[in-house]
Amino acid sequence: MRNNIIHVDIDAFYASVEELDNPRLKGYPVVVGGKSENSIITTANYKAREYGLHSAMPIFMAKSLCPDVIIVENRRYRYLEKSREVFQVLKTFSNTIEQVSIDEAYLDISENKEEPIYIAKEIMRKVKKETGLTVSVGLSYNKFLAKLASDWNKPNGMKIISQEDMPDILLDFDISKVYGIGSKSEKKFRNIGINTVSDLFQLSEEFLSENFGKMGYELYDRIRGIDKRVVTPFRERKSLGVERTFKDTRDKKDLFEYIDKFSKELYLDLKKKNIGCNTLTVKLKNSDFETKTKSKTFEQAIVEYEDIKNISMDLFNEIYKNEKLRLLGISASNLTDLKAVQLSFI
Ligand code: TTP
Ligand code: MG
Repeated sequence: MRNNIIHVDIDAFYASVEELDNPRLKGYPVVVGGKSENSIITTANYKAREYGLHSAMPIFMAKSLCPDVIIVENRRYRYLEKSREVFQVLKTFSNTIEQVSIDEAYLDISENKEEPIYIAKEIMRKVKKETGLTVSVGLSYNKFLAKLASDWNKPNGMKIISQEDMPDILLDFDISKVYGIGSKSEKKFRNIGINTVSDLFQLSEEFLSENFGKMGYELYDRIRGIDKRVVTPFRERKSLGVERTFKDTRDKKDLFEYIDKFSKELYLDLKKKNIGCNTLTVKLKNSDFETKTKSKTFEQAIVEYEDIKNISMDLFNEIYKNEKLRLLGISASNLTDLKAVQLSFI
């Protein structure tokens, strides 16, 4: 089986961006987090990890473990910007990219004619050259193994897991490393003395499915190198919007009601798709079929109904000159996949 799945994960992502923007931080233990002592670290650079500092640890604890730690405040929009830069590079290697989080993606490279190992190395080289960041790359023939592989030699590492490495390469792994084993099933396994993949191997398919349901079947396959999940790209949309034609009117009350209604519809649609937008546009068409539009772009992604409504009202008021209207529309563009930023606790 060809190794045609690559998993890419940026190294110490937020901290690396901070080091890139402020090279004086290099070589020191750095964590990124909130202002207060009780806020949580979003990430620690590799130097800080030597002191045991890690994501989700409170700042006060980090300070007690490593008094010299440098704490940098989160700048989420800068991280989003850098994340986009990295994804621009990844797009040059495959059209089938699944973004899993702000710093992590799967690429299906089946269509790419180059050698998989060459592609993996080129991804590392090109991301570094174009963005200044290092990534770790895992190459394998399915998603589960590609992700395990990218974690193997972090940071700035690469690992290949081929079919002939299976299952030996997994046997010593702790069960918590196996995708699909959550904390509840982990506990259940430990209770019956199953701690490693090697232990897991002793269990029959019947036993696993009877005790762990559908996940049991999947686990049975997964540790034997079978993972049928495909790389599923987020369909990139240019815009989302609501517009409607109505009986000509210049009644402000009616028009405001439309804006309110359309804002709510747009809000629900964005929410359902887990998308935020940085640009809103209002479009008007008058009874003579003349069209006017007005847009505004914001640094922060807009997601809330109140914001959509207020901004749309403002845009409307800026261009509406009391003419009779037959159509009104509100649309969102410059879309952001919020799934990709949800890891952030900020
Ligand atoms: P990760 O890829 O899990 O971590 P990392 O990139 O900092 O380090 P590694 O080298 O091990 O990959 O997460 C990516 C970014 O997401 C991370 O830099 C900060 C953010 N994040 C949070 O905001 N909260 C969290 O709990 C975690 C785990 C990450
Ligand atoms: Mg990472």
